[in-house]
Amino acid sequence: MSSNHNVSANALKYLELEDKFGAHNYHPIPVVLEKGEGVYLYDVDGKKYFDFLSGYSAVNQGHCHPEIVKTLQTQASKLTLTSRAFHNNLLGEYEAYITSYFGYDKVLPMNTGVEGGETAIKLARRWGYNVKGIPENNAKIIFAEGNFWGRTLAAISSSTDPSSFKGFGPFMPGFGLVPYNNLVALEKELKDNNVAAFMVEPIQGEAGVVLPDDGYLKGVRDLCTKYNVLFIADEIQTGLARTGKMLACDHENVRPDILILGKALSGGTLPISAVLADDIVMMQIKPGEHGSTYGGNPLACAVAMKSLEVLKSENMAENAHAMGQLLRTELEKLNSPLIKLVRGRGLLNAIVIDHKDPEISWELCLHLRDLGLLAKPTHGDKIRFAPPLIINESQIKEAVQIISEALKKIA
Ligand code: PXG
Repeated sequence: MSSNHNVSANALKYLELEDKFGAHNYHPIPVVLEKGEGVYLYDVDGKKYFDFLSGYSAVNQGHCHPEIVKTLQTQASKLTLTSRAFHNNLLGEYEAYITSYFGYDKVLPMNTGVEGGETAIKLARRWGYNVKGIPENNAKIIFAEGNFWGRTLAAISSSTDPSSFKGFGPFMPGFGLVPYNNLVALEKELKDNNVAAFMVEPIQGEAGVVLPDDGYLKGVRDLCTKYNVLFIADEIQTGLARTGKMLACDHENVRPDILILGKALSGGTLPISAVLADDIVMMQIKPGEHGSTYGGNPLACAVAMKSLEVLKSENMAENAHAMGQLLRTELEKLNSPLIKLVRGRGLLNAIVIDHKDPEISWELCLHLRDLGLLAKPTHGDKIRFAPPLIINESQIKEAVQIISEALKKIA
């Protein structure tokens, strides 16, 4: 535990417990949190931090949003789970709410984001066989290089990141890859009649907040329409007001055939995901062919409706747009030789570190932690800055001041 400098003896106890009894499948920033409120997190010693990760964009509405928590508590004391063996009084209401919110015929409720991805692919394959007429067991799904959509065997089968897939084969057949942000390469793949769908993040999150060129999503939409291929948008990280619009696809006014949502659908309180599509896709799945124990449970239904409602009632997309612009402008003004690039949309941002030592990003995040801001590197040289969407102007400026001080410590 060499990286645990500046960790209190109190905090160290928690780290040691995890180290001894938990699988070592993560490498967290050494900080032990016990409370969250709005844009802030508090550690076990009472120290306060800006949260610049937001649970990988699950906590868009801010930590422990009072209305979401109240809804959670009220519903938790009434009814939490029936399974889908029976109906519950909230599922239909939630389904009507979310389909009208996003403009689709139907929704299929799941729990985690990766289950949403799996569901979308199953729907696409089934549509491919039943509607497009692809011969059984021949359907292909195309993904973009650099994608990240979770850790299941299907998800890692589409991954180009060895730390995701290496040593976990054999992999799912029927998957293909094209370079991200390359419509020429995509068109070549889509000409194959066995292609059922192209699944893509409108902005690649885990890859380090990689934005495609303007017009890419529109191009994807047009090509998918031209070749009768479903456009699946993974908006699990980009969606729900994060990028300054309700969906990242809204920036180009494109409507995917299948929309996958997760993370902020619960404001960080429960694993809730959803797959939205029109009847021609959704009605290909029949009773017993897909589902999950917790998907569509009444607690999740109540929480998801409230989480969506507050995004709109508190104008979080507008605030994300304005605060994102301010954040990028202020970061650029720092003129730090350590920052190669500031990029992002709304409050989904990253800086790319300019340094030959790949450990520098990690070190910078430790300085940020010491100064009261939590962020984590992704893919070595990138650090994501994605605070909750309720952050205000003075908080952005204070946070940038912290970032500036941390950068000076490295220089
Ligand atoms: N799609 C995108 C774009 C994501 O960023 C998922 C799907 C999967 O969601 P679930 O809920 O199954 O994790 C993500 C997840 C991690 C981790 O610790 C996950 C994400 C980002 C960073 C770390 O596995 N995003």
